[in-house]
Amino acid sequence: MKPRHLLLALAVTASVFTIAGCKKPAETEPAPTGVAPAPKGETADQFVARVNAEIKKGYPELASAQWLSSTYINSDSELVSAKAEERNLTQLRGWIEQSRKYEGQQLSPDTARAIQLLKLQADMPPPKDPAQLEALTKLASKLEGMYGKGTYCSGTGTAKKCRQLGELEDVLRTSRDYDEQLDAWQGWHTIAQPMRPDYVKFVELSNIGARDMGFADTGELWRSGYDMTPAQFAADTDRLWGQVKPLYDQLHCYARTQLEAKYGDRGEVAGGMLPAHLMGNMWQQDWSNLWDILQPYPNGDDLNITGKLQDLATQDFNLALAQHDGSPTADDLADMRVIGQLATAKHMTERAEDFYASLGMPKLPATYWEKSQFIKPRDRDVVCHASAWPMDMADDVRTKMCIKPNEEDFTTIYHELGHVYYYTAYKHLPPLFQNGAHDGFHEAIGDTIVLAMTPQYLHSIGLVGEQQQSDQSLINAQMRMALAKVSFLPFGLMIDRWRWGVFDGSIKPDQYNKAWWDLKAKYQGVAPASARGEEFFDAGAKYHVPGNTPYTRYFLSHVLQFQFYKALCDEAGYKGPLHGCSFYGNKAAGEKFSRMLSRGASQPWQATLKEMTGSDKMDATPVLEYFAPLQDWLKKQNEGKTCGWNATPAAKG
Ligand code: X8Z
Ligand code: ZN
Repeated sequence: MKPRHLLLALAVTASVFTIAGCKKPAETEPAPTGVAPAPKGETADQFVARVNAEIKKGYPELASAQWLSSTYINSDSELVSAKAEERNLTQLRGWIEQSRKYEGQQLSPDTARAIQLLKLQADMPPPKDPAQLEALTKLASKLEGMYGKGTYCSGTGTAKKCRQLGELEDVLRTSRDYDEQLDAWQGWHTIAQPMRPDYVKFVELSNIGARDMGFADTGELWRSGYDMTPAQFAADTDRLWGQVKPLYDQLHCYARTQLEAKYGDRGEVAGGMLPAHLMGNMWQQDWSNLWDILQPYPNGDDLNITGKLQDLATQDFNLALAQHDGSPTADDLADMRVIGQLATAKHMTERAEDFYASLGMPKLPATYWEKSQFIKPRDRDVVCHASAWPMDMADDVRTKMCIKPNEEDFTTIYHELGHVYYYTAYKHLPPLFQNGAHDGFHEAIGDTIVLAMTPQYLHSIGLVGEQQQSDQSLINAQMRMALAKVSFLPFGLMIDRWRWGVFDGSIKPDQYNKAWWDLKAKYQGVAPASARGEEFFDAGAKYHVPGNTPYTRYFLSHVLQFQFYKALCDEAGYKGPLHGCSFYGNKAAGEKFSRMLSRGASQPWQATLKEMTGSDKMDATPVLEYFAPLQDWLKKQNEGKTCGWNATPAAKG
């Protein structure tokens, strides 16, 4: 999803909205800067209605500015988007001030909720001081642009090559050469080094904004968006982590054994941790690319989706080629490659759309296909990190990706369409309720569908071969899912453990990198191959840090999606073991899902979860139920091994 500051910290120009009969100065209250004055005697209900109308009217301009700066990175688009965000946040500040007069009044539940949500709109809280606000929005645009432009150049002279994230990720995905992977991993992390001073300043300014709004710091603001106290929320995430940690520990132990078999001594680092550059992923958050090393039964069923997608890409390229008369020049060939890539990306997206449509959800609008960014443009820098955009709080919905024909991107499309279908389902609600029940819900929708992409489903769409029903196939299928879902869990938690510390000052700027790797060690059991001192800023090499997107949402999503999946399987009348269920094509499941989506943020998430699952608590029991066969298998594999790791070997040594 596009960060909530796009979705709901909405850009509205103050001048555009006036209420009939309220234009004379005498009939309005003194207005805070940058906001339309409130009509005298405006009731709370009228206030909320006015804000909702202003949001709806002003939002498209902010969305367009941000879309441009993400799909066309240069100093102009950066400036325009920073200015749009500045106006938006000024407006938001004004509304929050105007809302104070309703504090302590008896309000209708909807109005009280709308006012409560208004105060939680901005992931980047605006400082009162206009100069500080301007500096903050500029830094935010700059940091995101730095990430999007990030390029690592190596070699000299004719051997010089410059690569961006996508190419460096390809190295980790496919190379098994230790040094080549190390170079790609270290190379990408150089792009974050120059961000450090800007990020320090960004944190200071954002915290000023948070304090101006009555929060202790930005982290507390982020933890306040869950219909419980910030402290209760933090404790809830600990509780959920406690439920799933034993499963992660087993997977970690197995992965370490296999890495050692592959790389010898270099397959682990001090204290029994996994080397960061060998996990097939820049941040070690998803180990799916290590299938060649971690596949339990190499002779089991073929689950190689990437191979099939690459076949599709070859076909699409050949089709493009066939449409060309005569012998193509190098330029023609480059054009045809793009035509082929675009066709493949759209074919992959149609597959995902088909799943949603099979549940009875609508087809994507024509404008989606016209206006989305499917592949990386050749001629300019863009933010490739996938996102989904509600451009006008109505029908202009888009995704922005740099799709390649591989399994990871294929499932990310399903993820992004989850956001798009959420936007579509709640577009009838007042703008302040146009959001997920909480942000973890938003992240979990598409992933719930991904859980229903069983080998049988994949076979039915021609992406894997015929499947046997053997124990070995089951373990292979479970491992495939675990490498994506279980490996993610500690990562989903550690990023904001780091940012909460950065925002509350317990992690000081001169300890940013040490604290980052301490947390990676503690939660993930991952370590860099060589020391990463404070000359690095490794957190900045992960999109959501320079992009200022809260991350605990993804951890929550990785718990919730199993709860949703189970509920939809029940609704579909499925009776077998949880991991075998696909509700593809089931309209009853689709209706239940759509009902949840259409609630948006109109009620506390606990009520929405209860309607969906029967429980008002987030709970990882379905995660454990789903992976029960794999957990048993892992325990057997790990028998006799010393599992676990020492997260502080240096301190203890
Ligand atoms: O950022 C995303 C999505 C966009 S909301 C592509 N995800 C996290 C990440 O890539 O780090 C999805 C899973 C986790
Ligand atoms: Zn998302």
